[in-house]
Amino acid sequence: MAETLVVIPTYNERENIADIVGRVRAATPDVDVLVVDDNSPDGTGAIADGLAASDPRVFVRHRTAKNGLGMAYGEAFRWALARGYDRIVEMDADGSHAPEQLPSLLRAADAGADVVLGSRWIAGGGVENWPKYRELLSRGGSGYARLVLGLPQRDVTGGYRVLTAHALGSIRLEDVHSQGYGFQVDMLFHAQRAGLAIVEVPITFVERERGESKMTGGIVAEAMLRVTLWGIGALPGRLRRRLVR
Ligand SMILES: Nc1nc2c(ncn2[C@@H]2O[C@H](COP(=O)(O)OP(=O)(O)O)[C@@H](O)[C@H]2O)c(=O)[nH]1
Ligand SMILES: [Mg+2]
Repeated sequence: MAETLVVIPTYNERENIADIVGRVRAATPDVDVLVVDDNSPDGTGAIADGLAASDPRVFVRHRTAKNGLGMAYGEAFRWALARGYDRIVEMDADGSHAPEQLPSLLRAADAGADVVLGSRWIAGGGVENWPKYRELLSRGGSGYARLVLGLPQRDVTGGYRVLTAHALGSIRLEDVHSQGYGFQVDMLFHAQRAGLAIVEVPITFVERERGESKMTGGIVAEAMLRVTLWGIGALPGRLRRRLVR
């Protein structure tokens, strides 16, 4: 049996954390859960500690400050690899990524994928209760990153993913610098360049009902800028490959 760890990064998710951990443990009883909290002022970390105290499969890492999704996941990946997990799942705390859909993502990993992307923008996937501007931003962001980076996947910014230990071992994590959500594009770009088997599985992303989004214009701007710079950096290689073909 593959040992699987679900990583849930949190910042001010007091109203969501118990719910999401409970849903993960119910939907997939054989997986462990790691909450990575950035010292949330609303006390999310203490609630997570309570969950860990009553369930030996739940763990918590406390970070000192809000340093972005990329840093939180970086710490979680190192923690998971040091403990010998075979598969690491990325999942938001706010219920947007339904734990009930996790078995279908894990089946794709069972079938041989190194990286499984929960995808909103392939047949069978979608979003619920998302404001139109968020959908346009997400579709536009994916489209731009696909074009500039030459990525074939449809949903390149999503945060519901499975990564095998092999995949994490093939990506130089110290090369993944992005702080915010650009981290997801960054990881995928590195996975694609490492020649890993990447599979998209449809998911329905449901907008949060409680708490607030941490998405900011600065996070979007960072992602756009980095994607553009990587695209320029990768251009000579892409042109060379096109010429020799
Ligand atoms: N540890 C940590 N978690 C974060 C940070 N920013 C966002 N998150 C978490 O990442 C997930 C996605 O964030 P969310 O605000 O829902 O983004 P949205 O769905 O794009 O609006 C949630 O579980 C957040 O609590 C951060 O700086 N540190
Ligand atoms: Mg959210």
